[in-house]
Amino acid sequence: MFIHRRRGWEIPESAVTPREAVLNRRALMAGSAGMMAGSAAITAPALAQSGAVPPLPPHEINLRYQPGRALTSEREATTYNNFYEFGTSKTISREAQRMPRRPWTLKVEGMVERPLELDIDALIRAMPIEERVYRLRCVEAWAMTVPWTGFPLAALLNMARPLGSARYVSFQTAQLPAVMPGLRQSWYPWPHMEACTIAEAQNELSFMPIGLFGQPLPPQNGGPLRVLFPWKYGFKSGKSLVRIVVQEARPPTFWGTIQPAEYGFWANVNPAVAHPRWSQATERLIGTNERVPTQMWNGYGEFVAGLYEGLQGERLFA
Ligand SMILES: Nc1nc2c(c(=O)[nH]1)N[C@H]1C(S)=C(S)[C@@H](COP(=O)(O)O)O[C@H]1N2
Ligand SMILES: [Mo]
Repeated sequence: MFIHRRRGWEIPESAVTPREAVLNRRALMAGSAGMMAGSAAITAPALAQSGAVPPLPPHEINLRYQPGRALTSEREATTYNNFYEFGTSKTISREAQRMPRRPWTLKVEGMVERPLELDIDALIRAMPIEERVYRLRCVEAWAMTVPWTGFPLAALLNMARPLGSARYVSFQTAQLPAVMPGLRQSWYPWPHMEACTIAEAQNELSFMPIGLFGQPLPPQNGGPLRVLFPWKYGFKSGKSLVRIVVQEARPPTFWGTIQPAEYGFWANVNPAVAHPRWSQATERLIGTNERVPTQMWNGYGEFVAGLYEGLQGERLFA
């Protein structure tokens, strides 16, 4: 078996051979270190009790989704964040370290054959874990490009088996008033809820990160578990999730409740559709501050444009 000396995103872009799956060496090493300490099944609950976050399991790098531009620095991606539960500034990363990521439970309920209540480490053991590099585009016109470790949202939904009549999926963020000062801003409609259609949730791009840059997902980026829809504006991708609900009616959303004229249900990236208060034609890459053209569907049209056929009457891009 071929093992890369370096992880895919450590190789200059020009040198990356598009291979479906490459072994993640650092994770492999972390995995063997874990085995020396005892089996994962024995160590994970003990770690959870101590509040410590276990290393990511060994996993492969999926090179199907080429970012087409350089990675953002890890430091920038983990210190420039939007996470209103911790405050409305971009510099909440230190404050967010107080959020405990173990133990952590995720519920999947509503219109499903098998409602789930899963301990995060049991969930991670059950899911097909891989790394993918995605572009992330905030509606405020900044963007980053980073390697996430996680699993397809579709794999989790398949485990819960949505009913045929299910049409929407909503994603609820944890509410931890002891460590989230932003929750005291009572004019916001807590808890943070965002939503998508079942077809969007089942799209191959819809991803549930548990890691970033080969490390367990930091609290400020939505650890221990978040969702990502890389073709939509970032506000649709809820952080630190505790509950996923499958339902028939379109769910209310956090930003749709605060300012429906500016932040709609669909929020797909489109350079030609301006936000009411600014252009979306270009975006600023955090770290370098370079301005680059915004891409239609954030560059993911080949995977997602088909989801919207017949929906042209909807406000798809705001
Ligand atoms: N619960 C919750 N999820 C959230 C947010 C938030 O304030 N609260 N901000 C969103 C916005 S506006 C963006 S752009 C992304 C930012 O993710 P990042 O900090 O990992 O870059 O998270 C999204 N998810
Ligand atoms: Mo955002």
